[in-house]
Amino acid sequence: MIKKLIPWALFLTGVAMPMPGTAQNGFALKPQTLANPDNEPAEEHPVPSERQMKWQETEFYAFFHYGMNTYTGQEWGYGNEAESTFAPTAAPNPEQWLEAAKAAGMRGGIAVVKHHDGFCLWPTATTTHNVTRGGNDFARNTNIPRDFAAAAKKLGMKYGFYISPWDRNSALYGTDKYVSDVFLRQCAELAQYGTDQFEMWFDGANGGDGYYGGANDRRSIDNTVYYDIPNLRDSVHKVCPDCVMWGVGGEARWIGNEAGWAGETNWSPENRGFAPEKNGMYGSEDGWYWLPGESDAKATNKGWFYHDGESPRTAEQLFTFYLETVGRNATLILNFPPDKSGALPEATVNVMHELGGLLKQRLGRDLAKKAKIEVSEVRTKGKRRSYVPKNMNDGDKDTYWATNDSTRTATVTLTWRKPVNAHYVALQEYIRKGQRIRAFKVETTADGTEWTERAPGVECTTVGYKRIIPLNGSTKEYGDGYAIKGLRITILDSKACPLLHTVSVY
Ligand code: FUL
Repeated sequence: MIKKLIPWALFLTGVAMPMPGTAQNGFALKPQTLANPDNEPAEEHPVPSERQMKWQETEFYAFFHYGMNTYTGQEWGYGNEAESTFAPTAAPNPEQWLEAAKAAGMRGGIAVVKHHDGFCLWPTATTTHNVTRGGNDFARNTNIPRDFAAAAKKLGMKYGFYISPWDRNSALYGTDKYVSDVFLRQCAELAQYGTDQFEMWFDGANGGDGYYGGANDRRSIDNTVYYDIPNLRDSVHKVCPDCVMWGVGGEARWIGNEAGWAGETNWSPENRGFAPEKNGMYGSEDGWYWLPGESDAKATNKGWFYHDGESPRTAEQLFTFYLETVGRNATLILNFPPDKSGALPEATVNVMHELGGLLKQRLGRDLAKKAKIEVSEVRTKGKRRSYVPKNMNDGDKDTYWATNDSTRTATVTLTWRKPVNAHYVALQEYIRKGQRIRAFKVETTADGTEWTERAPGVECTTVGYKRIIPLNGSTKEYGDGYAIKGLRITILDSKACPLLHTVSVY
């Protein structure tokens, strides 16, 4: 009898007096809290994918336009060039290209392996218009993607390929067969040279007149659907998981001016179908997608491809490009054209070495490492994670300083016992949780008491992955710097509580 009564009694109690958190059918509901033992700030959407993070950290990389045009002097080959016209005067040497890029302070490179003329710089099964029918043994033995990937691996650099979707040689261009049997296959073929490609670059040229196997007509396509990009993207990611699909691939956006600068205000969020000519440089604060900007620019004064009589820009000009792109939350892909010998000309290599020297000398020694950092507020620490200010100068990109959730303004103050000579301050948000900062200001003090606002004329708005602020306001004049005992960053506005993983002073 008793045995039977107990469950009934419990059941009746439940019916008569429902307990908070107890369902009437007897199943207990646990209180609904999202466990956050580390008190981590919530993400401010959108946020980057793991592959976009790795891509962004590449920061500065080279573009190498080399191919049929190198031998015809054209920028856009028509597609009817005889294969024998491709005749390097020596064995093309991608290792020399990448060595120079490394000396210039770059972390990787992208080689054009097929431009709009359709000539492929590797022995492809998709077309006979390729190096195996080139004009001499140097041509016939070359394989640019193979040698480029091997050189990159040897030098510890990242690599990727530019492969033009538009093909002015192919008779099939404009049909579905071109997409499935030529273009997609060419992208797939490239994976045999390495699956750790960091970016695949598709230009925006989408049809027009061309040779097209002798038809010599005009073909237009709708680039929003023609190349079957979603399918291509998924297929590439399956074999090359870290490969960001640029442009129409939807994982990084074109900054759009090809002149080596990004907007001072530059959001990584953006909307699909954006107008690059309007938004490329700036992004959209309320964008729905993480679509960070990449700035492509020429380091020489003529075209993307090599032209007789060209000369490189000066290292100082290229340093300005760097400050105005990498220093404004974009990546910089800087183009250096190999010449007819398949190597970079000496003048180009010299400038690349000079540029590397400038970067090392001006941005190579972080004075913040020795500073004491104090902040107006520290976020309540979690079980294993704390948000202390020293996270900003510990050299670890995975630790960050944060305020509590409701805070939108804060100060970060660096002080040195002995004065240091400073030219730049660089800030890096912990973007894994979204881009947040909208406005800030920078002040310095020479004596520890009187503060002066710096960076005249600079829009101190967004930060993002990285923002480099010239204290004298100039990206062109290095100047003498300022002897300072303190530097203060005041965050004036932020979409959510600010998170910084690194503050550097140079
Ligand atoms: C553009 C191309 O049309 C140019 O020739 C060059 O390759 C540039 C980087 O991309 O879309």
